[in-house]
Amino acid sequence: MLYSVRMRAAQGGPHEAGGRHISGAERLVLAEQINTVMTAMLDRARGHSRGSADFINITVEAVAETSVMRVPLLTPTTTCVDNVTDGQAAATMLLRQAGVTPKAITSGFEHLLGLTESMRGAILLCAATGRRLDERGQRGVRVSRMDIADAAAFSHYLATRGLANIHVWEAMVLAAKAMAAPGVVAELCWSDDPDYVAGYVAAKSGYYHRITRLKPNGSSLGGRIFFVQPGTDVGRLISYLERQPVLVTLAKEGT
Ligand code: WAQ
Ligand code: MG
Repeated sequence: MLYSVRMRAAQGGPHEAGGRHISGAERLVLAEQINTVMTAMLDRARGHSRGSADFINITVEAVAETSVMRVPLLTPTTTCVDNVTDGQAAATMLLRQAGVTPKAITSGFEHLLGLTESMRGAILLCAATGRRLDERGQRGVRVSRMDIADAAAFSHYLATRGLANIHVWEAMVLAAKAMAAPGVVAELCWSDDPDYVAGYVAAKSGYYHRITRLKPNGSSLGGRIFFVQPGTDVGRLISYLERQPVLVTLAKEGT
């Protein structure tokens, strides 16, 4: 049996009562890891750079191993940029290459740059028209019930590439699950943590392209956009993102 351990923390009351999102986390672990993972989540929610949480919810839920799907890790690459303008230009080019139209890319940036407060989840946009497809408002769609299959091997993988930080760890797992989703063609993301200015474009073709700067220093506004192929069953997609248990596997050494 595996256990989905999920955390969400807010300030000014629970999210559903209008509290401001502070932090969230998603793991899928063995029974003996639950205590350690919960303690780490609690510490993280209480000492977050976005502010101090006064509402913290941690859910532990059993997941049958037979329901778990395995998906491959994406290949990381990094583009170093000096400023936000260059970062956005790099992201735009990558999204174009991934098959997102200029109109939908513009819509994606408008949605993220127009946020006055960070969301808990992601926005789903049509990759052709840029129209918003989910009806979740400020809550968005939260990708959940996923983890890396072999945490020790993944830590080593990241360390050997100079990528050993929790942001990359979590984002690469999330993006791998999302790119394996029915109808998702690409993702645009940057962090809502004020001290973390990097972001990425992920594409269905299998890459996770980091961009070193997608927002100004000190900004607490970040978010995620999933670009979705026209004709996709959005209800089914949301159900996959939120509920399908997924373990992300590393490609074999040398491949
Ligand atoms: N599902 C959907 N959306 C999410 C989730 C989730 N599980 N977690 C976060 N988001 C959305 C939400 O709107 C947040 O405000 C936003 O993404 C940013 O979340 O160096 O740390 O956890 O390789 O702050 C990119 C790493 C890090 C770049 C991104 O996002 C790199 C990051 P954060
Ligand atoms: Mg954050």
